[in-house]
Amino acid sequence: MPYECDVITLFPEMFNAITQYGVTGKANKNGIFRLNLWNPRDFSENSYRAVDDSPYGGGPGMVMMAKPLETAIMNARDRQRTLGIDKTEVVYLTPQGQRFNHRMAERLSQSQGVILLCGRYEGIDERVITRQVDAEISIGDYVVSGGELAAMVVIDSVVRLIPGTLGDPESAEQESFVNGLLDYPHYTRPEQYCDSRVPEVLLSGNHAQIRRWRLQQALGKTWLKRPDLLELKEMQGMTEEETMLLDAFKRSCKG
Ligand code: 9D3
Repeated sequence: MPYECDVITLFPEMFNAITQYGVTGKANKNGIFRLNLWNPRDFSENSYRAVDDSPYGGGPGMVMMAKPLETAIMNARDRQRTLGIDKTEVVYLTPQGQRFNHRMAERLSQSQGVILLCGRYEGIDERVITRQVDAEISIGDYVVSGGELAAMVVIDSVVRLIPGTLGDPESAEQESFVNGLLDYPHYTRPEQYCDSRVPEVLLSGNHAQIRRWRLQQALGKTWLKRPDLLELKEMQGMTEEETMLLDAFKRSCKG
């Protein structure tokens, strides 16, 4: 059974970006996830098909009206229920949400589906949030123009974690953030590019040594570029090998 993503959006065509290209495009074609798009405009009761109105209390911009959104959410819920999925989580993409991370992607990927609610304009009527929304997610502390790009980020990261999406089951595990570290450096042909050679160890065929070198590079790069991630890793407990490799990396930096 495919993972069921229902998305409430005023711009359904934007989602061609994930259904038509790359890893998510292939996963969609192979029936690993299904995308069901609901446009609140189709549920507007207004003869102008309006879905937004000016804010009570005044101020700039427009607010998405409750009724067309709730009707769209109800349709999505019904559809999921018909498929035998009973407690589908409704997630609202909003700058006020919890910052999205790999743990949240894993949790979502372990359910059978999700309903994602994308806002436009200044946001949605608060009563939709209190009545319908289970979780609020932000993709980071910067402004984008609406929830659609954020929803696509969430879907992409969730779909990658569904078994069968990535051809090689090892690639999902070995990915960065799974072990709480940044990735190690990658090289391909040629052995020499301009004046820069591929590190000798990668040409050695010694797989134990290659694994250790990559782990050391991952630890070292995380220490240099993302000390916040390394601190988490240290709190969760590093192996003796990891501690030793990182110490050696630090010493080689100090020269
Ligand atoms: C410029 C308007 N802002 C006034 C303080 C508020 C605002 C409203 C709506 C800012 C952005 C948006 C549209 N963004 C999203 O819907 C959104 C988002 C984001 O902008 N950043 C990070 N994550 C997300 S998730 C949804």
